[in-house]
Amino acid sequence: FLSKPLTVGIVGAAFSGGQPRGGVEQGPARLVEFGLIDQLKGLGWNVDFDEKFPTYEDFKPQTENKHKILKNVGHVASVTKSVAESVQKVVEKGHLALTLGGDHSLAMGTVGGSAAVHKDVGVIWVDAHADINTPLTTDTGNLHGCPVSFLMGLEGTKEVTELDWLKPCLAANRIVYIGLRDVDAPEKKILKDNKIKAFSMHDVDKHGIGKIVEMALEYLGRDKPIHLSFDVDALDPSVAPATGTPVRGGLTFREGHYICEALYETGNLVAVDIMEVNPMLGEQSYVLQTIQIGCSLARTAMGESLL
Ligand code: Z70
Ligand code: MN
Ligand code: MN
Ligand code: MN
Repeated sequence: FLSKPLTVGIVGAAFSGGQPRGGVEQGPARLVEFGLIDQLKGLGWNVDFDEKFPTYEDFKPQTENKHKILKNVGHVASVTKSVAESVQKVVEKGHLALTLGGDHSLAMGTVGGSAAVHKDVGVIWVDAHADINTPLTTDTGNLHGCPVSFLMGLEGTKEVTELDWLKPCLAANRIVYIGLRDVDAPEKKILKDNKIKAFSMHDVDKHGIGKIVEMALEYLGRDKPIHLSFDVDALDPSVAPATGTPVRGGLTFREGHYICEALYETGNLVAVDIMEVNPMLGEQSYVLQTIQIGCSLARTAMGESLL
């Protein structure tokens, strides 16, 4: 699905409005500062990158948030719309879209953008959380806990007029989760009712990560375009501590990287998101460790470990 020579388009998504903790909007700048662009060039990729990526502060709506439950819905809507346009432009060119987040509400934009080009895109969502709450089920009102329900157009999403730009673009059978371990009760019901393929940490322990990725690819189809949406909180907090919602019992360093390597090997990746790196959380050494991991996940998804 990618045209040669291989080119990656970087979408810097400096945005934190989908959740309450400041700092995650600094993720993209810190990943770039750490040398990600040169690292990708070192792997032989052409890199399309505009250093002045938007901070999205200007995207704030003039009017106050009126939604009863969802927080910052106007701001999330305008930012995700813009991200979708950016990702779509990259994917249309036959380039890999690498989005650096930013909180995971941004995936409404990233998956919205890749699905606009590839109707049959399969999403591999690596996360401790299912991020599939609807406006009717969310406890927190934080939109980073809801992007998947909006992508699918689940009950209660169509009434959120601010997010009208996003038409349902993801069928329930076009996503596979890996790494789940902190899923709200109503989310579990949604997963079950919609027969959504979800591999929890229990499944990773049971089968091993190699088998899990194999089953995921078999399910989505070996010849289909793939969008990897990687929330770094899928990794164990000992591996990636600087993130807003760390949950014990996550993926090891190798399991996380294995997923990226195996998806690169398919040759079918069209988009990769590295989300929820928050450089404001925790001691400097923990922050640096997490930024390094963000970079190495991106590199392995782009072929670094291939011999
Ligand atoms: C919870 C909610 C979430 C990430 C936390 C948490 C969702 N289910 N997602 N951290 N990345 O608020 O809906
Ligand atoms: Mn080109
Ligand atoms: Mn997430
Ligand atoms: Mn998460």
